[in-house]
Amino acid sequence: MEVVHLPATATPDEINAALRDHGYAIVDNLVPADLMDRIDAEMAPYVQDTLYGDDGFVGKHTKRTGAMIARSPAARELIMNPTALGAAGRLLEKATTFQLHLTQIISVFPGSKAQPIHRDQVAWDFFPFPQDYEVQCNILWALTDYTEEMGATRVVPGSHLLPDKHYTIEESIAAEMTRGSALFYTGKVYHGAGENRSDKVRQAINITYAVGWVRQEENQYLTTPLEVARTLPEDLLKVMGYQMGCFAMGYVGDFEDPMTVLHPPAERKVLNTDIIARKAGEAMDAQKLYADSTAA
Ligand SMILES: O=C(O)CCC(=O)C(=O)O
Ligand SMILES: [Fe+2]
Repeated sequence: MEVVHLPATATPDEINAALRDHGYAIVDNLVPADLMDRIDAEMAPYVQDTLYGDDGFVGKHTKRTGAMIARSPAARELIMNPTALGAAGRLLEKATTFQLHLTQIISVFPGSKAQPIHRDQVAWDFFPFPQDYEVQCNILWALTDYTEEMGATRVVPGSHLLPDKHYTIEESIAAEMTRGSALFYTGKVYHGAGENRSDKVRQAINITYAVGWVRQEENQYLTTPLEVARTLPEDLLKVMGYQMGCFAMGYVGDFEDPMTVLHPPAERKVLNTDIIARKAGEAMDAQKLYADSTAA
């Protein structure tokens, strides 16, 4: 089976179209090696100190090293990559906003067994999201070259459109890619880390975005200390969740914007709820239309 590759010039719409059709897409050489070098240098001491996983799912020879916003200024650039944000925004367009879900270097060491093939959206307590509702947009950025022998991520193309099922490794393909390339995939597509049969470490930077109304897998508010958060640009803070996740989610204090905790405004302001009235109105209109259509 041919693996879906797009060039670095692919637009967010093209990536989104590939995600809708295949459940995944590799965008080749999307960021320069220099950015990967800087992230690697900033994160290496933390990777060194990270414990191996404690079960077969996270991997007993695999390390997961998070808190990348606090630990790596260069990682902040990757999180704000315009192509990544553009594609995530389109995939998650049914929600009012989207947010950062997790940041993590996944280091698959020699001897790591293949991870069970799974869907990432099960993280929300196995809630059965509707078939046409995408809750997350995942990206695995290749920090090292990524070969099948080294444990390249396995993907079951098209499985995002199919019912829940147990897949074997043989039914999956290896998403081989070069350093700086990015594997985009939806929360519904079946996938898993491959077995590392080589003598090299396979590393990916997992940056995932999710719709604004769900709980984040990595707790961004506790992971990045407030004194660090206060130094970050506003657009990054919003992606981290320092904005309303939808009309009701995430307020602070007396129904105020969460950003006010980091940067108290000269004048306090209660959140504007016009949007609630509008959305509620739309929802009621839709319900009325539905009721009218079924009454006939
Ligand atoms: O490391 C990989 O290739 C995939 C990891 C993964 O799918 C996960 O941890 O959910
Ligand atoms: Fe996964």
